Amino acid sequence: MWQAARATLDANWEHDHTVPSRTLYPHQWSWDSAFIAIGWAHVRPERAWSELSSLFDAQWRDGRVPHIVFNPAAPGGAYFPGPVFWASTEVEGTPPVATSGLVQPPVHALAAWHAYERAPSPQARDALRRLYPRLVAQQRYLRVHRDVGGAGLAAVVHPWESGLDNSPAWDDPLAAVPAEASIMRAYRRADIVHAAAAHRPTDLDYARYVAVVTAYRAAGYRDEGLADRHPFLVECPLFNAAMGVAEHALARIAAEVDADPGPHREHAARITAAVVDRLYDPVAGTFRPRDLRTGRLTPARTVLGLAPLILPDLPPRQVEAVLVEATSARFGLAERMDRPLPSHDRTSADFEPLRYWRGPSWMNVDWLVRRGLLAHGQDRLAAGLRASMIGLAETAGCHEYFHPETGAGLGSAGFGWTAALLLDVLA
Ligand code: 9YW
Repeated sequence: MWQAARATLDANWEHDHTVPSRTLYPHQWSWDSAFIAIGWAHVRPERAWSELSSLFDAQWRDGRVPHIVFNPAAPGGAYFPGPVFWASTEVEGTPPVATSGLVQPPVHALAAWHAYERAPSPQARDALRRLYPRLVAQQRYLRVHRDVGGAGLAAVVHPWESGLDNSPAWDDPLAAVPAEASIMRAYRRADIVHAAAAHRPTDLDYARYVAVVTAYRAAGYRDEGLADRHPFLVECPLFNAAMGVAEHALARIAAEVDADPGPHREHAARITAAVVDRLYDPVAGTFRPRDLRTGRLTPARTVLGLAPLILPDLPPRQVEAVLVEATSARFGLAERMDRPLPSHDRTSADFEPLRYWRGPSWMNVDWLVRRGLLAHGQDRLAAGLRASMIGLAETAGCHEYFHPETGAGLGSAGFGWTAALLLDVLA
């Protein structure tokens, strides 16, 4: 399995970064690169640092790290929406390379810290030192420009920013975005050439994705005044938990590169308090996204609700609630798991075992939840989840996602973060 995972990373390596998938995603993706760097640290540490530094070379002047960095050498039309659609180079303060204008969950400081911990060396420390101010700028962008709700959390302005594109968590806020499936006649989706349409978001989802980007792009991807004009604004539990964990990681990195860890500890404490205050639903006993357009928590109970467990300073009451939710029939976490961890409540009527983030199991989510379990001393449950992750790859290989009942491989067959995180749990 180690060799197969390593071979997948090697096959996806592209001069200074790793593509998530040779077929579906021929460019560089932001949170993919973070997870992938953790895997590289085990086998070729210099590639871990190349992965992260090539991504941060595309950081915008305002600090945002774009969710896609386009490879000009990739065939045109290989991915929709491509560079022409985003038109990032027409915006002031952007790098010469074409990028998207959105972000993804900020798991990069955590990844940089893990890459360093797994393969410490003088070269790694130099790389960490160079990365540190860029990671700080990424956090400042989210904390300052994206605090649309004014409570210390970052808002995502598009479902793509959550990383869980078509999660049922976004159905409610997305339903308010005016769009018709016919918009998609003007575009050609590249994803359904390489993957079954029934395993991907629908045309209506895509029409809304396009409409939300169009609104953001029309305003030059600026964040001032979002509350008054933007059609999709949500505080996501995973995104904000990642932002909190990033501050914990930055505190450790700061100590290693002779910077001051103090401010990072303060930010981390504030973010955890805001996640609990804004996104915890005491009635349901889980975390839910808050829709800033309505002020309400969104109704779906998805795996996003488990994500705050990665915060090491999550209060005991919420830790307990997340454990109850995770081990319930909805998600089935156990010391010996009979089925993989799903991305959506498997008892819910809109659970779809084949469709992307609406049911299938994903290795990066497993990895984050496992990390949260370890952070809160739940070693036996963490071991159960680890065994489930290894079992998935053992039977299906390094697939993009997995059937949440049978464990069959779905989506791309040679997927970067699956391979990378498998290396990490095997090591
Ligand atoms: C798309 C690359 C990306 C991931 C996202 C995932 C998907 C792009 O692929 O989005 O076209 O659907 O949802 O989390 O970063 O692997």
